[in-house]
Amino acid sequence: MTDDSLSSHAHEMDFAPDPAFSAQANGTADLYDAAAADHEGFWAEQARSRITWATDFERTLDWDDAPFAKWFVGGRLNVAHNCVDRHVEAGNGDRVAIHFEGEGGDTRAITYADLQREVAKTANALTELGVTTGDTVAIYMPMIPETVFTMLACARLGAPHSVIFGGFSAEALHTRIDDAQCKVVVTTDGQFRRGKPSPLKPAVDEALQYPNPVEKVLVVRRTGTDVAWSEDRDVWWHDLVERQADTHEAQPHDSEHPLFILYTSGTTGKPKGIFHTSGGYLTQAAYTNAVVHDVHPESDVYWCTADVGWVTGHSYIVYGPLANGATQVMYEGTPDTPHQGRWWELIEKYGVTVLYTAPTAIRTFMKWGDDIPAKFDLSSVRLLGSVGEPINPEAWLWYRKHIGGDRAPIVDTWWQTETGGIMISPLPGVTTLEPGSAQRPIPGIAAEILDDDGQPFTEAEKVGYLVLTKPWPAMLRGIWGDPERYKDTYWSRFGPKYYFAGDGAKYDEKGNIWLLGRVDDVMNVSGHRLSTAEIESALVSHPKVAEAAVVGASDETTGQAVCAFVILRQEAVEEADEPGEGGDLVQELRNHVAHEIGPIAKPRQIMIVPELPKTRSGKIMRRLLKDVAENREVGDVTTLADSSVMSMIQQGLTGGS
Ligand code: 6R9
Repeated sequence: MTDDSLSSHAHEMDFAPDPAFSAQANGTADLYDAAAADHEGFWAEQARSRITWATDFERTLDWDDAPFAKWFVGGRLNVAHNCVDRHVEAGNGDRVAIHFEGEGGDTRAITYADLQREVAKTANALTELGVTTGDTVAIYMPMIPETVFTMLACARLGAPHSVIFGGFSAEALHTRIDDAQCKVVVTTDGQFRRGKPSPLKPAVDEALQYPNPVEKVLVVRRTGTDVAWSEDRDVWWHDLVERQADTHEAQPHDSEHPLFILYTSGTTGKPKGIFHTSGGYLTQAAYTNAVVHDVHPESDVYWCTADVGWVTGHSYIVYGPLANGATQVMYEGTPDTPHQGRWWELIEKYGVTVLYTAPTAIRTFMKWGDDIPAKFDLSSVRLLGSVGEPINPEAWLWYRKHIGGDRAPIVDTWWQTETGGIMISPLPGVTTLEPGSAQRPIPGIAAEILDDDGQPFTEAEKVGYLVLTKPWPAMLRGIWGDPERYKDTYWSRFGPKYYFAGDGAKYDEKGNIWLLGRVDDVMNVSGHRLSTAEIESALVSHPKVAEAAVVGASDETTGQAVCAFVILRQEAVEEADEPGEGGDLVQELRNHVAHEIGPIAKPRQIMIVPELPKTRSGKIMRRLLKDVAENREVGDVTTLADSSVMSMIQQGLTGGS
């Protein structure tokens, strides 16, 4: 079978588990039955077997004041003790917790014993700065070990952290610091990006020019670049942390004590401070990292490529793998520094066995070419994961073939900042995999798809709204300081019984769930519901297309019309004439979509562009493309990873037509 025939039959392919994988897998089929038979009993068992409690809990779930949940009521634990100290106490202090690789090639191997000392020193330092239980701490840092030390030190003290992604502006930083009333900010002088130091502290200085609650700023020296200094406020990490005692007595906190706040953008206005608590969150992070990522702490080298500034980094770099005592890789830089094979080089170097990344990265690697990963020994890889957006079958198959050696199972994991942990995903070694589908809720999670009237259905190929029907341990406990917004956003669309995830979904004939993108990304063309993700997937299945984004633009006759923005693969770019609209290729692509999905899905317009507008977490900002498609002035671009992308797209279009 050639690659092309493979691609066009992607939706008909499935992959049964390899018996050798199943034999060693943490996940087993009987977990589904156990969880279905006794939801709370199942989670109580996970909490007791995976987490060390200073005081056992009395009640598994208190849902009396729904939608405000309490899990493992009466239980007390210290999250940092669970992630660090207990592994040292169990005799695993010499195990590497983090293989850190700086962008410039500097490395550090941090064992669990090292981590225990570093977290203790950091906790003592924060205490000296006046941080106590209940105070909030902002963390504005790159992907370096001190970021993890700080998060765990906060957890140890019971001081909720608010990690703000290092790519956010001073303005975004100020809003978040103010909303959570942070007492201390931890930052660095800068970070290495694409071989150059890029400053971070100036954004903190700028954010703190406005009225703010911050008393101290703790600064790690990472790049050695000059920084402005405020004598009363700023403290160097190497002056304060290095002289602290390397032991610290951890106090247990209530199971429902807030662990962290993480801001995520809503459909409108102000970012939402999603907050998570301790016992339930840690239980689900540890459980999912064990059964979905199949992490075996004694033998695996796990690598989650997310930034710690996103929920994926919280749950699957810090809390899940460390609670399980895993060994992981942490990489500071970009995938193309100093060359496009950097990730594969790291897999070869550290013998990475489990890789967890995002479809946008996978499609970028497809664009760069198969020959790049082929130069490295990736034979250690035994499991692959995907998160963040639907993974189209072509990217799934490419990932399996070129990174997974045609043998590694792929887990496509659906979840959200709000859910705290993985919710819908195959269990590797158990589930027969269906490329492009996240498949079914994991054991302990319950989901349904509702129609417009809020009625659940199971018909195949009918599009509806994904809802979660039972409370789960890592669920958000609210929006920081705004309980009404929490109720309105998640628990009112279909009534108080259903958590409304905001995603469109459908079942296929086999009963597998396909996530179809945010509900606002589901189009209605002549009364037919079409998913942006489905059309994008069709476009990407064409051999000349590297990446595609689809939006529904308003149309007088059909309500909405399909507009597609397409990035060509390198070879196709070389063949093509001018960028922009027009040409045989556009016609070919329109026909291809019509052929793959049906004439109704045929895009009205296809625009060939050099780049797509993406947020820093890699999500395509369709709102901006919609502005282009509807000939409007382009809206706010401040949350784009690269704000010049929109002008590049527009120039290309006017230049090419
Ligand atoms: C973990 C994370 C959440 C939104 C979610 C959905 C999309 C995430 C997905 C997926 C399809 C997957 N999403 N994983 N869509 N398949 N495997 O990404 O959290 O940044 O809060 O985004 O991302 O639309 O609602 P967050």
